Amino acid sequence: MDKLIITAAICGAEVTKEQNPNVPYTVEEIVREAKSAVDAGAAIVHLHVRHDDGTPTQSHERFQECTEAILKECPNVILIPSTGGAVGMSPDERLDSTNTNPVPEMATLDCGTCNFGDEIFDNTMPTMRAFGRRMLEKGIKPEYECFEMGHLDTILTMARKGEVPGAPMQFNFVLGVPGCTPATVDNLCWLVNKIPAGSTWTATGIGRHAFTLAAPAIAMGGNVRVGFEDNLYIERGVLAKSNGELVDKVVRMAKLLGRPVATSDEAREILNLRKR
Ligand code: KMH
Ligand code: ZN
Repeated sequence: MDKLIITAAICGAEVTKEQNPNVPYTVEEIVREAKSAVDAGAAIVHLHVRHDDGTPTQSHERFQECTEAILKECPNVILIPSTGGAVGMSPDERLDSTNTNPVPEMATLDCGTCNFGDEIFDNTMPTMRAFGRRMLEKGIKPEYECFEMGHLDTILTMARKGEVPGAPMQFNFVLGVPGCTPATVDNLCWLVNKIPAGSTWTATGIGRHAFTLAAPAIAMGGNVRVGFEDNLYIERGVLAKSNGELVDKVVRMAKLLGRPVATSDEAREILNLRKR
């Protein structure tokens, strides 16, 4: 079994300081949260950015500013900018996060339309083809975000047709978003059993499922994502003080289960990334 890759989704586009005052908005706060996660053991930071007032943005200028500031403090971390952005953003707006210099090593690619609480997260086939083309052109490795069971078949079919980058593929099974596939071990196994040999995968449990999905992922040889984007609590009723605190809990779980944690460079090897 490979070492465990921990991703910290430090910010997201939807969570607010009203829900947890430690949610980062400014560049300085984003750097603080990235550093806390990396210092605790995260190899990857999944990045959304905000304006100082907390409004989500996909502007490449803001991504550039945040990326440079994070890399100053955490020079080796793998950054996965979001191309999901926030519900309601246009595809062109969402893709702007890939226009940084240098080009990101990886970026998310969302694998289908789904409910997202009371809203709809729109990922039509033409949108996904455009995102696939962009990542093929720029040599960006996608992290395929599957929120629903059918998203996996959709993206595997697109990869077979050459519409999105193919093997070796990295999947992130994001389970427990209200209105989408629930975060059960059963559902996780169903998804993992369908991915092509040689693929890698991560499990993300939303809300109270953050750690109940992390445990089977660690045991099954998958990887784990935690962070404020997905969950604001370290335990029931107790707000997390930082992304680092959430990552540290996964590190402790991995230790108890006897699974060593990967550094960023070890994660690059496991994910078949070219170092830039
Ligand atoms: N903010 C969600 C609507 C991604 O980063 O690619 C979508 C999202 C997925 O966060
Ligand atoms: Zn995201």
